[in-house]
Parts: sequence; C-alpha cells; structure tokens
Amino acid sequence: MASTSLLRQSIVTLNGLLLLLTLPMLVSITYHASFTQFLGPLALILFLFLKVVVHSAIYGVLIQLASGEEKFFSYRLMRENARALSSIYVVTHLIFVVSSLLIAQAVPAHIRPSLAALMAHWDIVFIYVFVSFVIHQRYLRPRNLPARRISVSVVEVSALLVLYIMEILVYYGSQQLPLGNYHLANVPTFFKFYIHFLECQFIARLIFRQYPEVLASYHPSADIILVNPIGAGVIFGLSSLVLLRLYPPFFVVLKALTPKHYRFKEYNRVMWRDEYYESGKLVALTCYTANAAEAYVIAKGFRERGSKVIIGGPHVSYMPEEALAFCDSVVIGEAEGVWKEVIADYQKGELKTTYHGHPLEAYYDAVHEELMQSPPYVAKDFIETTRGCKFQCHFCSVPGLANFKVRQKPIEQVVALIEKIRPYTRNFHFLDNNIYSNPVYARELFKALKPLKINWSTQCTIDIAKNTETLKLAKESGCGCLLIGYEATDIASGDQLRGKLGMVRKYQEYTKIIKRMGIQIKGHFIFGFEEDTFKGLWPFWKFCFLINPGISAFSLMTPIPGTKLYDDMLKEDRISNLNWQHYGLQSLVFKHKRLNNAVLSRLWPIICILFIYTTSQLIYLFILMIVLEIHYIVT
Ligand code: B12
Repeated sequence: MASTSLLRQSIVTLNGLLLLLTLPMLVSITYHASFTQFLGPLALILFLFLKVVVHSAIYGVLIQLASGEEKFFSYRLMRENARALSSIYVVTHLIFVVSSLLIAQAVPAHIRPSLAALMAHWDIVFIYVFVSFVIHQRYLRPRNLPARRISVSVVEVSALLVLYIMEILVYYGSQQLPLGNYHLANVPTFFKFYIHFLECQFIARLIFRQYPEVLASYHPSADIILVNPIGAGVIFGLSSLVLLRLYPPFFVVLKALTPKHYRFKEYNRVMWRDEYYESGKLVALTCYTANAAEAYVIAKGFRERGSKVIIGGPHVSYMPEEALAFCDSVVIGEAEGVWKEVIADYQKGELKTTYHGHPLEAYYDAVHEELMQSPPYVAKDFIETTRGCKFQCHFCSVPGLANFKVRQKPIEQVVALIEKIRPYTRNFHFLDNNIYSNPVYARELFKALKPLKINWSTQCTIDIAKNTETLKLAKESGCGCLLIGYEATDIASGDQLRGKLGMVRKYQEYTKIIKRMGIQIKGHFIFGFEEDTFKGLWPFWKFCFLINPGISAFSLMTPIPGTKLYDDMLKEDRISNLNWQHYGLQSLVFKHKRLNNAVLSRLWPIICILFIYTTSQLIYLFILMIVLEIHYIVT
C-alpha cells in the first residue's frame, strides 16, 4: 500500500494539471500538422524553442509540486521555471542525445535498429538525470545535504517499468491504429505526454522521499488558513483554475491586521480535496454569491474537524443568517475595521457570531504597508485607487458594500505601490469599480501616473467622455482600456432613456470619443431588463455591434443579494431559483414578465457566444473562421 502511495499522489497531482498538459501536445501537433509544410527549417527552430520553454517550465513546476515548495500550478511558476531551467534542459538533452548516438554506434549493426528504437524512448533516463540535477541544485546544495542512495521497492520499480512500456506501446500502437480522423490521432499524443510527465512527477517524489528534512521544511504547520473558494460551474471553474487566479486582496488585508507571530496557509481557488481539512485552526473564507455553496461545504468540513471558521465577503454580508448555519462567525462588511477585534476574541476563545466591519473613512495604512512588503505578484493584484461607486444601479451590490460612499486611496500611496511593482510589470489593472467616481481625484491621479510610463486598465462609467481634458490626461497617464457597462437595451424604440445617467442615446457618441482618444473599450452588456423580449434581441445586437468594443462581455440580469433588484424580486415573490450556484450572471433566476425562463436558459450560452464574437473586434476572427470553413467544405 505504502509503495503505491507515491504513484497515487503523482497521479492526483497530474490530474489537477490536465489543461497544462495540453500545452506540449499543442506545440507538437502544430509542428507536425502544419508548420512543416509552411515554414520548413524555421518551423524546426520554432518548435525546438517552444519545446525547450514548455518542457523545462513543466518539469520545474512538477519538481516544485513534488517537494511541497509550491502547492498549486500558476503561470508565474511556469515563467520562472522556463527562465531558470531552459539552459540546464538544453545541456542535459544534448548530452543525452549525443551519448545515445555514441552507444548506438558502438553496438553491432544487426541489433542497432532495435536498440535505436528502444533508445528513442529511454527518455525516462533523461528525466531521472534532469530531475536529480535540478533537485540537487535547488534543494540539496543550499542546505548542504549530501546526495543519498535512492531506495526503491520492487513495486515501485515495476510501476516505473509499466509506465515506460506503456509509453512505448502508446507511441507504436497509435501508429498502427486506423486513426484517419485528425482529432482522434491527437488522443495518443496526449497520453504519451501524460505518461511522460507522470514518470517525471513519480521520479521526483521517489528522490524527495530520501530527504525528509526538505519535505518537512515546506509543510510548516499554520495557525490560520485562508480560503478563496472556486466559483461555480464549468466555465467559472476552469477560468478560476487557469486564467483568473488573481491573488485575493482579502488575504493581504487579513495578513496585515493579524499579529505577526501567526503563520498562514493559503488556498486560492483550488479544486478542494479532503486532505486540506485540518483541526484546531482558525479558518477565514471569503464568499460571493456564485461560490457560496462551495464556501459553505468547506466551512462545514473544517468545523466538523474542530476548526473555528469565519466567513466574510459580499454575499454573507447580506446573508449572515444563512452563513451562520455553516460557520462560527460572520463578518459583515469590510475586514479593515474589525479583524483585530476578531483575532483578539479568538485568542480569548470568545468569538462572537457576527461582527460589523463598518467601512473606514480613511484607507488603512497597515494594509498599504503590507502591500509594500508583499512580492510584486501579490501587490499587483490589489491596486485600487478608489472603493465604491458614485452611481447606485439597481442590479449592483458595490455601492451598498461601500456604505454608499466613495473613498480614495492617497495618491502618493498608489504611486509608491506602482513604483515598487514597475520593475516586474508595466501592465496594471486597477480594482476600482468606477475610477471616475470623483473627477477631481481622477485628474490628480492621472497627472501623478503620467511620469511612471505604465499601461493600465480599470472599470469606469462612460461619463468620463464628457470631459475630453480628463480623458486626454487618462490616455497620457497610460490608460489602455476601460471596462464600461452599457446598461441599455431596446434601443430601437429610442424612447426609453434608461441605464445610468439616462445617457443611452449618447452612448455611441461617447464611445467614439473614447476610442478616438486611443483608449480600447471592454463593453459589458446586460440582457434581461424588465422590458426585454426575444424580439428585442435583434436591436440589442445592433446596439452592441454599433458600440463595437475591443471585447464584449454579456450577462443576464441577476438579482444578487444586497441589490435593490434582489429586494424588489423578493417582495414580488419573483425569485425562481435560489441555488446560488446559478448566480454567476449567466442564468435567468427570476420570473421574467416577457421572457420564458426555460427557453432563454437553453438559448443563452449560444446567444452569448454569438454576440461575443460578432459585436466585438473578434468579429474579424469570426469572419476568418467562416471563410476557412466554407473553403474547407468547397474544396
Ligand atoms: C476583482 C473582482 C473580480 C475578479 C476576482 C474575484 C476574486 N475574488 O478572486 C474576477 C474578474 C475574477 C471576478 C469575477 C466575478 N465577479 Co467579481 N469582482 C471583483 C471586484 C471588482 C473587486 C473585488 C476585490 O478584490 N475587492 C477588493 C477586496 C479587498 O474587497 P473584497 O474582496 O470584497 O474583501 C473585502 C470585504 O468584502 C471583506 N471580506 C471579504 N472576504 C472576507 C473574508 C473574511 C474572513 C473577512 C473577515 C472579511 C472579508 O473584507 C475585505 C476587505 O475590506 C468586485 C467589486 C468590489 N468592489 O468588491 C467584484 C465582485 C466581487 N464580483 C462580483 C461578481 C458577481 C463576479 C462574478 C460572479 C460575475 C462576473 N461575471 O463578473 C465573477 C465570478 C468569477 C468566478 N470565477 O467565480 C460581485 C459579487 C457580488 C456577489 N454578492 O456575488 C462584485 C461585488 C461586483 C458587483 N458589481 O456586484 N471578480
């Protein structure tokens, strides 16, 4: 049992990285499928370059995961490993290839072909050499640990052998299979890579087992466990895993306000596993509506094992009673003003059931200091210049969360933070909900950002276009893109002035002004207003098409707790679905007066994708795809 546990752990790790494994597969397929025909030797160079980068990045990540130094895959790790290991990879590979050729030359001619075939696949030896070398350089040398003999059980050797044979079988087997279909032929390629990287992960774990002191150094016991649960649904789940793994700002806030002797463990949007539960800890979870179900399951699991659980965030701030069924305490509102009290009560063993974190008038300096001490990849995900929004749209929970006020971070703190991060990246996204909430502050901020020579993007309301001077300042300060909500539909009738500011008729004019200034627009559109009908989809599309943002995003009107819309729907008894997993803004969860819920729910994914492709600048890609498809059918 113990002999197979390392293999089992390796399989679990690798299964969490399936998407990552498609990368080397894509490199290989693209090369074989098309590049050779178009680019010739250039394709080979490009292929070798990509292969070196992708493979060394993946080997590096796998070794880090096996050591326990890192818990989760991220693109930051990929980048760092590609940079650090590419040259070692090239050198080891060259030595491996040259020595393989020399050995092949040395053997008698009649057994050479079969030996050559075998050697084409003995990259298991290469993996061993490469992984041992990296482990030695990274983990043993800095600790002055001598190399130890690796003891492996018979079962483990057999497992390695089976993997090796499977790799060869998949390769040769796939050549014999009648896989006429191009896509089907990719399946064995994927398996080959899967087995290859499984060998890598398994070998790394076998080596690390000889160095328990290294493993122990990465498993310090923590006092406080921070959790940002993954969002609901396949799309949000996948995007959370791969694209949107931002460092959660609330982790920074809690760390800043907790006495320094506490140690933290962090889980940021991971597929939850039972082995993450611990007893006797303080667990702090954040919760917005779409991830509430996941948050509650995790909270309950920790509580059952004897940990104390506290939940905060936009959802539970409005639904504290619901959350209390799964946790010990709920923090309503912002952590800044209340977390020190929570910790003091926890130390005394007297946690209250609810805490009220009233928004502080001023920014909390301790949080800024924490950010200044944090690594750039943490700090860059928590740059906000303002909190709150000057408008109160009936579907948005932000104004209420901010106590219907807008606060500004001192400009010198924003500048100091950006200066700290600038050597790491020049591209910034500010978390603000509306950077133009206070035009005077916005102008001063833009002036201060100008000398920093950065590119930035953020959310903003379209009224910024009314003031071309400010817009020009924004552009000069590095504004590359603004995310703008166009809350208007039924434009065809032209009579209903709706949306914030009642500026619907001017949306197009203002959009043009912003674009002319050289600022890209990410347009966010909502469907499902009270007046919306299926017939209205056509004028809605036309409206979005005429806005023609760089990228479009679409949501269905959703009554999120904490909004006027939610209160109205509750009063009118029109909420039809209270399963929070459907509150990711892509399902119709209330009884609409003019739209059929069942029909819209089925059609929405198609409508959404079509609209995204045809209303934004992705339309060029869309046209290209259609042309290629027609060309394919005709020829
Ligand atoms: C950045 C952002 C994102 C990012 C990352 C979110 C993340 N958490 O990782 C991305 C782009 C991925 C995103 C996506 C979505 N988001 Co969003 N997002 C935001 C935004 C603009 C900023 C969040 C933020 O980091 N603020 C700064 C930090 C410090 O604030 P905070 O997280 O709220 O934490 C504070 C308090 O809430 C509290 N707190 C929070 N957690 C905890 C935990 C404990 C223990 C304690 C004590 C206190 C505490 O203290 C903190 C400090 O003050 C907010 C709007 C806003 N201003 O809050 C919307 C917001 C959170 N998003 C929202 C929504 C609806 C979504 C989506 C579901 C829909 C969508 N299509 O946009 C998706 C979900 C994606 C997914 N994968 O599941 C809603 C949530 C409302 C709700 N009740 O659910 C918000 C409030 C916007 C809105 N207009 O209503 N989002």
